[in-house]
Amino acid sequence: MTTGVVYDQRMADHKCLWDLKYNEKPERFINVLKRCEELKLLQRCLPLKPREATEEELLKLHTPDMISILKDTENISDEEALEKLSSKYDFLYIHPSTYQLSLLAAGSTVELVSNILDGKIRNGMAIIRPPGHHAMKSEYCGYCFYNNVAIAAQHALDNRGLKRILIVDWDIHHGQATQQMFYGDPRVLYFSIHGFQNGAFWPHLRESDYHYIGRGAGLGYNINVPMNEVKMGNSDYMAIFHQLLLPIAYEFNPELIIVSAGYDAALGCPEGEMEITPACYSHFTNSLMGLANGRLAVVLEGGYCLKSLSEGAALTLRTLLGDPCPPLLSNLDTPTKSAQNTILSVMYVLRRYWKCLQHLEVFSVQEIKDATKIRENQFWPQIEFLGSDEKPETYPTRDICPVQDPKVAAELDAQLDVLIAGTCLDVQQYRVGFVANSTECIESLSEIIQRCHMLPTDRTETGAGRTTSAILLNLIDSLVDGTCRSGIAIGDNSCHIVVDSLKYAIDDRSLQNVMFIDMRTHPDREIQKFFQEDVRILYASLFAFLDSCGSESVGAKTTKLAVNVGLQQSCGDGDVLSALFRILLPVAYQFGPQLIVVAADHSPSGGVSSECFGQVIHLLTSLCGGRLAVIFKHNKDPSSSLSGLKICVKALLGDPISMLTPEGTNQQLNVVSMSAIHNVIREQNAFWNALKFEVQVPDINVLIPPYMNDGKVLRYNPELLQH
Ligand code: Q9C
Ligand code: ZN
Repeated sequence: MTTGVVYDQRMADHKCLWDLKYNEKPERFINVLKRCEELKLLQRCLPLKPREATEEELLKLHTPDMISILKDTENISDEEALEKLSSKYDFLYIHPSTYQLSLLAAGSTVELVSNILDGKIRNGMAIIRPPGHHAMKSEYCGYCFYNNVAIAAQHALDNRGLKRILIVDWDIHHGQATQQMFYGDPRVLYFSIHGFQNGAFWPHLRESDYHYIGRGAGLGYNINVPMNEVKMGNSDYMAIFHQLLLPIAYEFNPELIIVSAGYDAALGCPEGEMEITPACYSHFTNSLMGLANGRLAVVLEGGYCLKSLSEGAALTLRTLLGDPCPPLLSNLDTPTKSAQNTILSVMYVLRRYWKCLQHLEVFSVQEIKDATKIRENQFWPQIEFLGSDEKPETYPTRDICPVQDPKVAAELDAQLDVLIAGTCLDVQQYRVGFVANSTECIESLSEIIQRCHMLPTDRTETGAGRTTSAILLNLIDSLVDGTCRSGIAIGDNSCHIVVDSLKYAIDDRSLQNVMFIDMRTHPDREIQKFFQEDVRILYASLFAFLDSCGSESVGAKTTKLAVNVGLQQSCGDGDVLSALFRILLPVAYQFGPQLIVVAADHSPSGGVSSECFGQVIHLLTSLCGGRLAVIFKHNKDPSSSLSGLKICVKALLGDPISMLTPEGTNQQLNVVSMSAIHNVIREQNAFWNALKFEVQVPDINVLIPPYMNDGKVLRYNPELLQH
């Protein structure tokens, strides 16, 4: 199963006839295709035939006027008339080709989604214009005429009976139209990250703020993540993914994901003034590919810096094709204060609807009344709106696009050149290496193991003084040499063997740093003491080691180089994912290891499913270019379950991994595990800046009654609460 792509060369025709400085211009489309061509991506995709949307498809979400008004412009060659009509809409120009191309953009998006649902392709990308997410029921807006993504989602609901669709909108502008269309529909979870500046950012709407969470049955299924400052970058966005989007997405358990993929939050874009690096879009994409059985449709929206647009879009497509995620060139750090505020505000309004957010600590109404008790870690959500609610009769049509100062533009362009030149595009010959001391007990897996590259089990060169495990050293060699991207070893995984191989990777193979993650229910805590002083090795364990250390080891006694999460054996999938998103991934992204070694059980025990284990492995492949070695203990018992091992091989091979079961996603978080996670975050955020969410919020759920509207800021009013 492959990756599809849909585009139509005619999409370069649509342009503004009276102002060539418009940033939504043909080169956006041309350059994206050109970059995909250069990276030889298009030839690897299944090309889908673009087609026009039908009236029936459009009329599900748009009024008949939306068709007729645009249709009537097809034959207008009078520029003045076109400009006059365009001025009735907020940020828009119309060209005689616009009607047909808008139909093509919408129809091609439906085509992409239906090919995914037919199983003809696993995932894919629509490289299209005009974009769609501002096109409302009865109003064109923001370069958009028909809402491509929404129309495709509606098609999946109506014609394919889908029950859960996730729309992720990472365009810098709020897709207000998509929000409006599914605001009351719990079948469509709309998640948008956008510039807001408390309403000073286009489209200046109150409804773009975080407390617009849906209506009726759709409450909790509309999620806005408004950014109130410019220059937000990878650390801010990845924190939003780890703290909000991914936990919620796993709980929602979508059957399909559609991305409104604008690249206007990328570094260099004059519209967004944000700083996401092109490679970060690979990380966004890969992190969504484990969901929905891999059914992911990426649909182009905005993006106005040609260089970061084309690079970001091409890297997205490359990731859909299964190539490794290029490591981010700078390790992640603390999200900005403003991004932290946004994330906490979103958690605050949504925690009633999503179990994964119920780790948020609250303080009581009694404490709130006693204002003197307000402590440092208490967080007060506020709402501020600086926009205006008035709408003009006509909108300006010329010289309205932001222009960069030439010096700034040159500086950004140079930064992008450095980033692009530094992006690792290596692809290893084999995706998964496999080595085992004996394969007798894993015969039931032979089919899947045949798809791996067999590594030798013996070696002549042992490396200075290393006599222990030939298979582990061979595996590490193949990853460091670049023969295999990732690998599996089955054999002895006891403490000194693992220690020896980690040291080998660093001392003999010159890796700068390595992360070891012990996911076994009985982790080997001995190992960490071998590295206590070694800043090149980071030890992390997931489960509590209750056997000999007792409660002391729950939630970690720690240094920066040992992160012991301390989950309970009785915990479930939600708890494991919580530990992953709130601790392991942020810490790993800050550490930036060149290799990750995971020790795992053949099959997870307790309440944790093997699907969950597969998802964890998949999510870890975003790091270090997917250079992941997973080691299992050789088990002589032929009847033992190998479900964890099997799903791990599948995840590394890039097969779609089964979703978590409802038992996995619908459970309350385990209280002891949550407090263990809290403890780790509390202790470790002194070392790891990326862990910064240990705060309390008020235990009330309404933003209006106990709040007062004080000028433009809506804030908590202790007096109103008395009544
Ligand atoms: N100074 C899309 O990205 N720009 N549409 C407003 C005000 C509006 C964006 C700038 C840009 C519309 C699909
Ligand atoms: Zn945009």
